[in-house]
Amino acid sequence: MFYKLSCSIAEWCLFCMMTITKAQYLISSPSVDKCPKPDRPEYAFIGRSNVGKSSLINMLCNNTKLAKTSAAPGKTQLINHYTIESVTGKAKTNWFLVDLPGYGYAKRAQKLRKEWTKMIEDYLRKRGNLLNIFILIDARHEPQKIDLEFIDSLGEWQLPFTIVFTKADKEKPGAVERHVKLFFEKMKENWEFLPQYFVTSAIDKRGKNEVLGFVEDCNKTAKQQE
Ligand SMILES: Nc1nc2c(ncn2[C@@H]2O[C@H](COP(=O)(O)OP(=O)(O)OP(=O)(O)O)[C@@H](O)[C@H]2O)c(=O)[nH]1
Ligand SMILES: [Mg+2]
Repeated sequence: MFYKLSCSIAEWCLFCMMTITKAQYLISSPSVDKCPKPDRPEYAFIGRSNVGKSSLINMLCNNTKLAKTSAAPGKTQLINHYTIESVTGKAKTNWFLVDLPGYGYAKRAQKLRKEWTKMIEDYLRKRGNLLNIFILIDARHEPQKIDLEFIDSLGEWQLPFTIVFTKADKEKPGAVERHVKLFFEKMKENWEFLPQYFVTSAIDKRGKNEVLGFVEDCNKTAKQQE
């Protein structure tokens, strides 16, 4: 009897968890007005060039070939939309996931960098269905000015965001913890409240359920507000 009960609890947990059942590339857009119709919740992934945006998206979607990854920075140049279908229990939800080009790519010409800044600012500020921006930070490094400045811009524009520390498999747990702590200490200099954060790895898949759980909560809230 007890065995049967514990088994059904495990089954119940699996039943409650969100799983991605379909993930497909849709379109790459050069500007916000060329993006697909904003008819469902949207989540964007942004961060320094090479921080692991495309790898994280592939890890979340269980598909290593979905978003193009590369050891050479600057691979992602446009606003890339993916259509996602997820299921929680019997409820299906459709949403967009967006892979954005990275910032801080030193080799990019200044003119291109300006164009990037305008494209990203326009997209982030005008995309009405954008529910959350995931800002990716490399867990191997101490706080970087460029990331902190980008986060300050999001504050100025009053946009919702969460922080995702990436590549955690490349460091000892103590070092990851230290870098997370240092990052938030730096953020505290300008911010009264600190954002929610996740520690992830595209290799060992840590953080996957937490990030997807967060998306699921946002999707539910959006549905209730419809
Ligand atoms: N060990 C490890 N390597 C990772 C992880 N995530 C990404 N990488 C590697 O880091 C490099 C860059 O990954 P991408 O996912 O292409 O990074 P990106 O942020 O999309 O890069 P751009 O599109 O060029 O801005 C690749 O060589 C990946 O294999 C991770 O969690 N762990
Ligand atoms: Mg990329």
